[in-house]
Amino acid sequence: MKCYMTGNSPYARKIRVAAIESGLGDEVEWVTLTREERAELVPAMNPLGKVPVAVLESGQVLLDSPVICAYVDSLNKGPKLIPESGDERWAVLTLEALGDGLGEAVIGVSQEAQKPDDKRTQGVVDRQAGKANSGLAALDKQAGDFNEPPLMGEISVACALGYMEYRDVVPGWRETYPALSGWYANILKRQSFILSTPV
Ligand SMILES: N[C@@H](CCC(=O)N[C@@H](CS)C(=O)NCC(=O)O)C(=O)O
Repeated sequence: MKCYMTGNSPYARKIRVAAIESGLGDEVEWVTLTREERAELVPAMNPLGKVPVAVLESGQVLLDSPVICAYVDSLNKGPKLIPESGDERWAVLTLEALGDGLGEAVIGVSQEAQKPDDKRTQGVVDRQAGKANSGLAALDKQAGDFNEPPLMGEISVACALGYMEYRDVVPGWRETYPALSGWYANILKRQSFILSTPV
């Protein structure tokens, strides 16, 4: 499988971490694109023009990150990152969606904040920052119950936090959300996170 990504995408990082955690890191050919290459090459695979996109040996295209992560998990013969059935499955997928949504809010703030003053809409920044903070508050309450070793939900949350910190979107979050930040400091020690640190 070929996986197209950009160097610092939290969604692509989910797939890298999931593959490494599943012992499948070497099964995936990672293709890192610049923004310009993404704009040029990706629309032919994903009409939304977004990465990550995966292309299987058969030529079948998979998007987006939850689907590609589920595909990687389906290849894994060992313990699954997404439980196959029951309440636990839906809890893991829901936490994955919350992590993905946090990533979306963080990207929203970051993109708007990078615009020049006369092009920036403060209402957009405030709305997305509000979503990021309410997501962080909910995750801070749940952090004590997170799975160890991490499953797909925790991986998604940690990738969103990594991007949030990389862009410094919520300054001081480690002090404001101590349970979440304590958990995050530990997950970062895993080889899968070390190998996929944004550059
Ligand atoms: N829901 C998608 C989100 C993917 C996404 O937002 N990708 C960003 C990079 S982090 C992107 O390619 N943005 C380019 C664009 O929106 O044109 C997923 O989970 O894969």
